[in-house]
Amino acid sequence: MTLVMGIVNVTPDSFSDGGRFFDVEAAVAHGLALREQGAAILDVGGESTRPGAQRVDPAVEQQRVLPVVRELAAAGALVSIDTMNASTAVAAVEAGARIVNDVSGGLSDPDLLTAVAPTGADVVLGHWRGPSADMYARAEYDDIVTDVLRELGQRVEAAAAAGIAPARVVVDPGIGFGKKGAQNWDVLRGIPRLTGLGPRVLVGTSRKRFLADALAGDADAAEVDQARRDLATAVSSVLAAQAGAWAVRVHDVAATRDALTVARMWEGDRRWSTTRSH
Ligand code: PMM
Repeated sequence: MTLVMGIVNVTPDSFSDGGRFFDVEAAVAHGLALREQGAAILDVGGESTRPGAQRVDPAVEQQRVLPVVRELAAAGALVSIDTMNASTAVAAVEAGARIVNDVSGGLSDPDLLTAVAPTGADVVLGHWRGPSADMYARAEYDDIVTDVLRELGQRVEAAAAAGIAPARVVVDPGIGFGKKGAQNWDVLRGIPRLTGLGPRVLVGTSRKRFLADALAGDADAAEVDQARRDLATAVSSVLAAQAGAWAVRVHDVAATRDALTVARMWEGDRRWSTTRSH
């Protein structure tokens, strides 16, 4: 029973017409639409982590995300906050978020795990080796799956030491984070080993560059449009579900929901479901 986490990015390039009111209203409306489409969790983020992205001041980040978190939580949605900042994580939980999604696994802000521990929120720990601005410089591995497992295991231990029990933890292999092209396929192939680590597993392939590279073949990946990336996302999300993922993080919730439904029907059982239960 794999859950769909719908992405609600509140960055200037996502909804903006420049006006704050429109940004909040549009982001909330988008989140509610994703929930209608079958998203069990809404992941609200105010800082882009795309390759080459620059950091955003936590005060600006909070100005973007907190009103959206507050409204979505008030509407009854299960909200996660996508942040690498302790102050944003805590403020978002106070505003109603119940999951803190840190792509850096608590490494970027050394205060995040201890700050989140007493809130009782669940925590997503992503595999990460450094800021987006130069993350490809760190994409050197001996055996990538073994290395990712070991480094994620260390983050789970760090969370436990901070007071966050493994039952509250979700691990994420961090597709695209400090990983180039084919390395991402190696990591995806290793999901069954990742589920063996213990905590629930979240996988995010949505619209990522490695999918476009695969579809483009010898052509330019920039020519692979969003519809093709979303189809590739839905297929890879089903495969992640089959490999044991607890949840998949996607932009196009409807496509992935349909793909998961087809897979579930094929299985002939209720193992996979896109229901809203946590
Ligand atoms: N990827 C992005 C942002 N947040 N969170 C988790 N847990 N896992 C991911 O793979 C992940 C994430 C970058 O993608 P986006 O900028 O398209 O949201």
